[in-house]
Amino acid sequence: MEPVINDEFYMSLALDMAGRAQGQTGINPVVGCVIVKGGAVVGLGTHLKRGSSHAEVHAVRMAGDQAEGSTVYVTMEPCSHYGKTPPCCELLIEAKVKRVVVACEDPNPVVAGTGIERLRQSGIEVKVGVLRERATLQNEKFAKYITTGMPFVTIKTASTLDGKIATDTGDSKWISNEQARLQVHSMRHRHQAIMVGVGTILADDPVLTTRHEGVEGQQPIRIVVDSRLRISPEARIFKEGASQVILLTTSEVDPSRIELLKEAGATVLPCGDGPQVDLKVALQELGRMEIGSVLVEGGGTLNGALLKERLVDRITLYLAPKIVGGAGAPDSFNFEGIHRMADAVRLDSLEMERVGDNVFISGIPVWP
Ligand code: AOF
Ligand code: ZN
Repeated sequence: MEPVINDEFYMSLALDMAGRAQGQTGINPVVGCVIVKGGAVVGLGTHLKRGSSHAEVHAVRMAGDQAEGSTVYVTMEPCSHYGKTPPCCELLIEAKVKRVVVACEDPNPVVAGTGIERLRQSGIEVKVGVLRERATLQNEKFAKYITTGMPFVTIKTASTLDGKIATDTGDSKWISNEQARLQVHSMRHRHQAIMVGVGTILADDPVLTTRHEGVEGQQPIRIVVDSRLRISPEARIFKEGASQVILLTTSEVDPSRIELLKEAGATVLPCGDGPQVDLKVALQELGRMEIGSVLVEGGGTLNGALLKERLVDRITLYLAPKIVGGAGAPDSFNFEGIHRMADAVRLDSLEMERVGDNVFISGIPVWP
């Protein structure tokens, strides 16, 4: 079917461009911009990297003189502040554009509607909310970070139908199918850090790098939650992969152990004084280090602890049509149980899809 040419048509292009930059803008949002004049696309732009030009700047530059009297489609409200770059709404006013179509407001409290207001004050016609849902979802990680200073936390698990992430002997290769595992590498590409519990390192010795077929991926920072610093300085994570390795631990650990692991290349962050890592303190610390999103890849104890502390923003599950049983086989969420079904954690805004013989389920956790 031929797509109808309307505001959604051009906004969809802007959203597609922004979507392709996910994973490369750090704590900044992804933003796309399309400029249309006289029925033709005359400018395109995408924000590619934190600290470099915003989407509107690239698009206006491409449009040149044709920006005057044009319609500008932008996936997020043009900024009104001086950040690392000057305000985009002033740029659009100077370029004498006629109309601006915005998908969603900028959740950044220093912008939050003021960009739209400024454009309207200057006499530009502004339409807000075209493909809003897609645009909001696209920057869910940015919205969390910019409003709370804490990273957006996604838990990803691959389990059997009975919720097991390994058999009772610890065998876990493989639970999900190849297509599902490839999708996980793309999820890594779109997060600034990957986090695992030390149990996962001791059991599997993973390197936690992003691997794609034929194309390079973004390599997120690797974080291990390790209260007693049980990780070996010989672990593969220190020897393979180029990105930083952060160990989250407590202030009770032996300083000589810290030194040994620092020599292996780790950054060691003590979080809290208790016997276990204070996960909330840890996430606040990671936020201060400008880590805006974390993909948690298990195991069950870390997943359970984060869930119990209500520190999770999205849960993505791959279910394989297998059953392994076993009282000792690890569960995907291991925490002190909820006693009444009415008090269960539920997933909202559910997305479900078939991935070959696996099922993909993703949603936003809600606690009663
Ligand atoms: C836009 N267009 O393409 C982007 C926007 O440090 P700066 O100067 O890059 O500013 C970052 C803030 O600007 C960011 O937190 C968000 O509010 C907005 N991002 N705005 O008009 C863009 N990337
Ligand atoms: Zn801007």
